[in-house]
Amino acid sequence: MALFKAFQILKTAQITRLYYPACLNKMVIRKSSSKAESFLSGTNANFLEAQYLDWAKTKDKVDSSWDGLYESINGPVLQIEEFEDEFSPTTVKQKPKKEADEEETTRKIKLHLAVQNLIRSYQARGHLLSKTDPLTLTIPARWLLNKQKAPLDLKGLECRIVARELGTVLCEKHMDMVFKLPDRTFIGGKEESLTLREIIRRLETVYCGSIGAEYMHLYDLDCLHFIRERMETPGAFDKTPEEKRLIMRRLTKAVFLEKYFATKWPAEKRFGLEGGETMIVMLEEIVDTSTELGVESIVMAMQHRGRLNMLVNVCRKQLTDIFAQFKPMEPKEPGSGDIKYHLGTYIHRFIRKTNKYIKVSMSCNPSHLEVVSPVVVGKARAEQHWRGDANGDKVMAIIMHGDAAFAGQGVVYETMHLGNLPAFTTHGSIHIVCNNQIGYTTDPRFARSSPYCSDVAKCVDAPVLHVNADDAEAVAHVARVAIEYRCRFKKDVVLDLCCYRRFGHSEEDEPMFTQPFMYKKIRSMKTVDQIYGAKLKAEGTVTDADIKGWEKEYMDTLNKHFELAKKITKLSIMDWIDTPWTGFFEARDPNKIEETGISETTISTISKHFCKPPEPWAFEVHKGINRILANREKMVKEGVADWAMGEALAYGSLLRDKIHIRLTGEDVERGTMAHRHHVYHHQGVDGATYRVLDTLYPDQAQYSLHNSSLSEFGILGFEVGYSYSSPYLLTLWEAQYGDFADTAQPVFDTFIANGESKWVCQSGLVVQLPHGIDGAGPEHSSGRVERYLQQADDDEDNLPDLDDKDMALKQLRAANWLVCNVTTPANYFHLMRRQIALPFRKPLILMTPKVGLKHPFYRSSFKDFLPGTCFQRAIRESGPASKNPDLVKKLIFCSGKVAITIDELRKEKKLEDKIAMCRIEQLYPFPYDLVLKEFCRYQKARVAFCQEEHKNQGPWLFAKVRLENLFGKKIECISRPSSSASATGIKWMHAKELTELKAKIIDV
Ligand SMILES: Cc1ncc(C[n+]2csc(CCOP(=O)(O)OP(=O)(O)O)c2C)c(N)n1
Repeated sequence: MALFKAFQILKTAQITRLYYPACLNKMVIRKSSSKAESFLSGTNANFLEAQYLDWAKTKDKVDSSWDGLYESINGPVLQIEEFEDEFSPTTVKQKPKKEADEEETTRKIKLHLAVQNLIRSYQARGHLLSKTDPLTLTIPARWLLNKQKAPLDLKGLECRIVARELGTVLCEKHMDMVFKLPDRTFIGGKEESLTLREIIRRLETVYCGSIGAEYMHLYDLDCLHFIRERMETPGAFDKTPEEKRLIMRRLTKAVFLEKYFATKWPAEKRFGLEGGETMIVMLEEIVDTSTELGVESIVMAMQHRGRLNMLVNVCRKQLTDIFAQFKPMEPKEPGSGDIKYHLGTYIHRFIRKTNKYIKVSMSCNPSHLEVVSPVVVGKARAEQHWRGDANGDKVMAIIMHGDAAFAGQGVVYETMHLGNLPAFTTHGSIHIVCNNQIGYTTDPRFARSSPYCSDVAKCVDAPVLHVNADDAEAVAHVARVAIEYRCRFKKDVVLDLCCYRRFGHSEEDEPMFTQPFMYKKIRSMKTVDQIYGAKLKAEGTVTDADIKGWEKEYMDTLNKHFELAKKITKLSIMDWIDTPWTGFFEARDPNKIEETGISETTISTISKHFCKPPEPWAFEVHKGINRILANREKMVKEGVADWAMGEALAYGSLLRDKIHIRLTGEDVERGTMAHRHHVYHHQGVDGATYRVLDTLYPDQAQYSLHNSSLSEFGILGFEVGYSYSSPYLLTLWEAQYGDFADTAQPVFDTFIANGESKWVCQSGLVVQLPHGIDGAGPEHSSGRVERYLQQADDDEDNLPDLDDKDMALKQLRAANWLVCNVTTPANYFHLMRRQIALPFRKPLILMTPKVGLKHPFYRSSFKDFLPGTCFQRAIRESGPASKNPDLVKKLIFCSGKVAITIDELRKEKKLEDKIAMCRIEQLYPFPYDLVLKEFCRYQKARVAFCQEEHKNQGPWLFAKVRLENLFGKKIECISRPSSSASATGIKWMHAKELTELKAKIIDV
């Protein structure tokens, strides 16, 4: 028996020797030579075993020279270590049995631990060796190697990038040993133990094949466990024949549509999906499965790549409409429109597999990559609100990205980090990266510092499944895992579709200029339908006839729609709406602005509620709040409102009218300048709050007031998306200080300023930008009103018809957005209410006060809130100067807080009858009619426009050209001198500038 064991070990040693030279020094035949090897080859061992049995029976049959060996072997059972010693140069003393047992146990434990570590290593790092690149040019581990310049051999089991145990603790001699599988793996299925060889085989199949699963960074163990199970369970990737045929049909459509485009319009830019067509399979799987899981609406966004294919094959946009977009056509409606691969759509799709309907919408998208990301999550969140979908069971967002953009654009992070914030979460979005391994002409190695384009996902604890796009079944599998994960855990998940770009960045580009090596390889690539078709044919799931039949069927459809498209002669932007507001416009009188004033009772109810502290026995407020409330109460008794009261009256009355309000921004709950205080914090109970406007009326609409994360781009984008969801909604975003909005500039430039013109997307979003030069330094002073005015889309040489009684409304309707700087709480109140009272929706950029929030000048009587009162586009002079206009020496037009300076100064200098002031509250659309009336009233006066801003900033340049065109004469400018900064940071300089400004004002 001992010999038999010895032979077994010897055999193993031979095998190990063959495969693992590195291990040999640990092997049995330490003293080995080529002689020893031939003597103890596997065949010789068999011979020795037979001869030993003969020797044991009758020693005569065997030559006596063997006696020494056989006698020494015929002793007690040998342990491996002891056996090794038989052949070692020195004879080591035999160990006592207990010690030997302990050593054996330790050895076994070590081996088992090594196997456990190995399994864990594959789970954590197997993706580094996954074969996700269809071009087989690289594996993710290459990134590590390039970075570390490590001379590692990437072949076979020696690859220590994944598991250090391989080739060290565990080597070939252990391959056929059976190990009990730990609980933290599913690779065994029903089996509890497997040989090491099988364990490694299964791990390699799961983790180093077409799917690279990154999930071991997840903090939530349930999430981690889920992905592990979906990856490891034997047969998890398997598909039924029906599923395979469906995948094949989908691939056929995806591939043939691109081919059709390329044949019919070879030179037309469309950012084809060739090389990444399995994206359609991925999306179709997600859509199908989402209906199984209860999702009723999917809100999608995507960049240019493959968008037309998505619109057709997933959003089911009529092929005719898409084909028609390829020819120049006169538009039916006004507006600038957009290129075909930016347009959106929506559909109620019937899913045959589940017999359910699902709404699928694709958001309009500007060229600026990733700007749409926060917008679409905002949209999804809003839709969840409207459907009462508090947990995101019914509405889900899917965002598709390009690899370079996903890695490079900061707004991706700004969007993803909203994922778990209670007021911003969509309860999980699915992110899909169309990773064609190139950004325009730039390789990933020059475009990012991380191994994967998707690494931002790790900041937000999202799993990432990388998948080889040429393995259609793997693609369908990860799609299913992602949607199941999202629906179960309500968290973000990322799918990285590793593909390639068969042609250039667009159809006009030559990729060989910049990626010759890659493109030589690409030229040799079969299309994914060919690859998958061959696989299915080989396994007998489809026949050639099946495939040909599906191809023909789809080609016939394409040809039919091509013919139909010829009949379309006019382009309708209305056909490309992504979020329809059914019934809203029809129900409104297009020529009427609803009443914005409110009754005395409403004023009384809201204002009193706004002053009332919570019951002291129930809620301990800060003493300062009590003081503020006492002040408010005093104002109420006097029938006067400050800014905060004006705001409360506006919001409170809208909530009563069932208008949902959402106000977000940094620190908005209290207000940056501590003026708002809509949320009180219990001074004795951590986290307990009292939200004052939530309890105004029992059946009021929801007031969603939320401090946001410190992001402008992401949050503003989110709120834009939210505002698109419905007209019965006042969405507001407030910048902490107005100039911080500049980090969100792309949102203004690509959505707010022109979303309606490009895509007929109306939005009533209000952007509040605290603005005013108060000596607070360059970056807290200006909301940069000049920028918003510069983007106003009127023509200053075309004056409106001032005799038209509907002029003001027509101006509003035509405007791309409204730009205001209001100076009274009542006007603020009416302006907010007008946003809802209009028969359409327009974004409003509003410069809001800072010192004015508490300044006595910024006060309004309650009378100015009553029915019959309304928003004043300009506030004309009503003081002493207006009583005797002929005496007025100077008529000053101004806008915003400088009115306080002018007013105080003329009082102080006793110039109230000499200086008339007209405050332009609505800068855009410009209130030509009111301004002209004022001009005509003070015939003898010099005319000036005054602003506290520097001359090259503020509203001056915008107002100057309009005033001069209207008056037919030059006007004076009273301002600070031009400057590159928006304000000085030096107190002395600030005072000097102010003195000079004042001197100019009173210069009559
Ligand atoms: C914010 C922004 N920067 C630059 C561009 C110009 N641009 C358009 S596509 C593109 C490459 C995008 O690469 P990737 O994200 O990988 O998508 P792909 O085109 O490869 O599908 C660039 C740089 C843009 N549209 N938007």
